[in-house]
Amino acid sequence: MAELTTKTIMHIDLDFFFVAVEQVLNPELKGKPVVVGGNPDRRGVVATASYEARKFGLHSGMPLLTAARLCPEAIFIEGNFARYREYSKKFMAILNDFSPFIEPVGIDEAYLDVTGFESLHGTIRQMAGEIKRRIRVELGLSASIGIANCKVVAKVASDFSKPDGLVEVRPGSECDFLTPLAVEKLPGVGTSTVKVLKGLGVNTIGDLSRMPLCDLRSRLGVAGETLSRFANGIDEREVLLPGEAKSISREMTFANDSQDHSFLESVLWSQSEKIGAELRKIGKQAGCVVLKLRFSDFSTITRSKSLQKSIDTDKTIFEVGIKLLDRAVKNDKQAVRLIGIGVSKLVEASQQIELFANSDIKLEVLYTVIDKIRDRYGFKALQTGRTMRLKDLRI
Ligand code: TTP
Ligand code: MG
Repeated sequence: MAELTTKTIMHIDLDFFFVAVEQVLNPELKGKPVVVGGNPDRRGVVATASYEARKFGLHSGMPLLTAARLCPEAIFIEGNFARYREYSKKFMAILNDFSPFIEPVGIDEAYLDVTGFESLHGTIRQMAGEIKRRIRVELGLSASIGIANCKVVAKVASDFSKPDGLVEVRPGSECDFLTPLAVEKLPGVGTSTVKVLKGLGVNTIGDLSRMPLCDLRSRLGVAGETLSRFANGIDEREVLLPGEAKSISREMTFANDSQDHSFLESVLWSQSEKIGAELRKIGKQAGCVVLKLRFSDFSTITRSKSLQKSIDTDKTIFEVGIKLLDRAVKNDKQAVRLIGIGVSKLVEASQQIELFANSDIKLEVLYTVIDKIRDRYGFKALQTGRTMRLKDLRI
């Protein structure tokens, strides 16, 4: 218990990030309904909208055509991901000045472990105020910050305080803070989980915190246990430094051995998606892909490929994996019991940014969006044709 109450975690998230950067570069856009995502004469979706545009119901993921209909006076901008990346790097550098215990999450948010940092900056609240001030003065952006004794409550608090807010949840008052909030405000509660929870009569985080664990476990599996802890303001997850991961891998053993190539491909794709998301979350790229296979006679092989250019997209990880798989199963005709894919030789993603051709930058934008949507609505919110057939498997 003592351990739980001694941590102090901050969650910082930039407000309407892509639009905010455009407004810094062109101050005439300030205070206006602005949308980044492209022209509404094209198919496509809103990446983000200014708060003036959100008043008309515009939000991330909405088709541009719908956005233009709801808010005809909105200004539509194509966007420039390389610039957002620059601002993101500067944002993370400011945070790094306050604590080396930083876990970047995607492009515009991060957790900071600031346990015991009071004497350096006054109170933690004053420290948060100083972080906001530096982001405003040095970058021209506004940030929202949540402070709590664990990650999940800090994240809910920063979201609650948006825009340009600062909410501190004092130790001991986590449940008072969470109880009245809608259950979908809890990280990890995606669209499909909300449906299950509403079916159980759970509308608020308080309702969720009072649900018997066995009911949650039977309806949501282990995820139900995690959500129950979150709803009670309990989250033991550490702030993970990006440098801590040396390799990332996923593997799966099948109930029945398989020789179905397209099934193996689907599993490999799904695993590549998880690894890609994890790499981007920690801001790394991989220089090596490793495939592991166990056959029906329990013999196990690993095959690896070192890459000239490091990678972090699902597609590139999958493509290397599938080549390794094709080569391995050509030589061994047995059914497969286990398949796994991993990446190693991890380097900072920023080291390679200048090498990116334009098409790579587009892919990177796409994956940032995918990661954001999954972060908000759950991993299965987005499924590709390849993984639809796996929807009942836990990978
Ligand atoms: P968010 O932090 O989710 O959104 P935001 O910063 O625009 O607005 P706020 O935090 O104030 O609610 O995402 C950060 C950026 O990621 C966002 O500016 C654009 C991009 N993004 C997409 O491109 N598509 C999406 O669906 C989402 C959610 C975000
Ligand atoms: Mg944001």
